[in-house]
Amino acid sequence: MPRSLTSYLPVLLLLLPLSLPKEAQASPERPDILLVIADDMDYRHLGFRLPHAHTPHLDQLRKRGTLFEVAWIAPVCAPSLATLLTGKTSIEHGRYYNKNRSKIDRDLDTSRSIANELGKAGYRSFVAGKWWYGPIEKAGFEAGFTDFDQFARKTQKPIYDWLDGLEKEENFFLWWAPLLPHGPHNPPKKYLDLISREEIQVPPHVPSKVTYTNHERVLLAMTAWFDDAFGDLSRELQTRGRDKNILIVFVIDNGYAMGYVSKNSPYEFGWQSPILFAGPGIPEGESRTQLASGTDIYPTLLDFAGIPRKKTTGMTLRPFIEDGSKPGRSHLIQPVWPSHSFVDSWREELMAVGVRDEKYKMIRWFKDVREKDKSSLRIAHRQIKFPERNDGDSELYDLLSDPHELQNLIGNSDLAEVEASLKKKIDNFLKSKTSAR
Ligand SMILES: [Ca+2]
Repeated sequence: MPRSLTSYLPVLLLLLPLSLPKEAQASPERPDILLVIADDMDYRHLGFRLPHAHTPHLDQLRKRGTLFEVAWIAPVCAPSLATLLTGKTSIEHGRYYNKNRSKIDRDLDTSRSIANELGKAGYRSFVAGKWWYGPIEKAGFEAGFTDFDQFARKTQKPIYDWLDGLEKEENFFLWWAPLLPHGPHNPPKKYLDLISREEIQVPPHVPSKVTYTNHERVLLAMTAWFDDAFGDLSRELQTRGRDKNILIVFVIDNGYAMGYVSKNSPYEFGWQSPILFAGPGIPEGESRTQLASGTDIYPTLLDFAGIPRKKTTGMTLRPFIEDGSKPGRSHLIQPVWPSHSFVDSWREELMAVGVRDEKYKMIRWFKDVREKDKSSLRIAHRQIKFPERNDGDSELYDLLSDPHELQNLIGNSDLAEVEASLKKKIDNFLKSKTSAR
């Protein structure tokens, strides 16, 4: 602190309670916050969407909460988690790839992380699960359990011990991101037994029904494991009387699906997640069709915590939670990069950009993508190859009639206007991002 400011400190301290807005003072009226992040999950694999999925605790949460049916998140772990942490897009926070972390990690600025911002209002924060962003303390967490081979798969005790150390009137923020249903896909038998082979629907395009069914069953069992761990946490919160004044948010960090190109691709199975909110003041059992984004979670949490924030690319979803008839954004737009690269330039490595409204989606490719590149795509798409595309190729889908993007409508004369309008949005997006740098 500069000397001149230090000399005024007593005066500043005296003025502080009067000069700060009411919202910025610690208060027992604020909700505790639990951010539940599933890792590599098929957005359909929830009991309230798919009858043979086994997620009773998330289903219960859905009954208590408001669900944004469609949100886009970055299609790989590291960039997506960095967005949830900082509220910034990949281009803004500089994490485009999943690999080459040592180089990219240094650049992640966590000074305005969600935990640091909540900390200004007195929240105490704990991080559990995946973590690649430097010292947790620098990002605003006072403690953590980041051994993600152990966390949730083996135990959650460090969280429970930490909760026991909280004073009743202290608010907490818990970042809960287990390596589930992410690989290794080795669910204990009790979860496999919950999933019936017979009920699994096999898409007609997959080459082997048996292989698909076996792997799909394992993924559903991994998700049942995730749900069970969440149920365990919910019980422990209840035991401690911490289950009433708590805002719970559920989101997937990126998609992962059997039989479809998903993770690290520009397709919906890689990009789409539900976002579910439950807690005090959140309408129960309601749905929202306004388009949401992973970038919205940061401003929404700060909004519910009553913390003034700077403008971010994402928007607070609170107005839509409270009033479902309020018009949302017109479209979502998002770039995608290879899974790893040593080139630290988003523009140079850009693979594709996607844009969607509530009905149509366009993808434009900015790289030749070939099967031989799979080491940099680096994601196994079981039973389906990564698509071969040329720089300049475009795709157009009607997501309402073709949610799995199987019928490319590009060049269809009936849709010329739609195509031109979406193309313009991509052009404008790239122009604005390029000129900003
Ligand atoms: Ca992931």
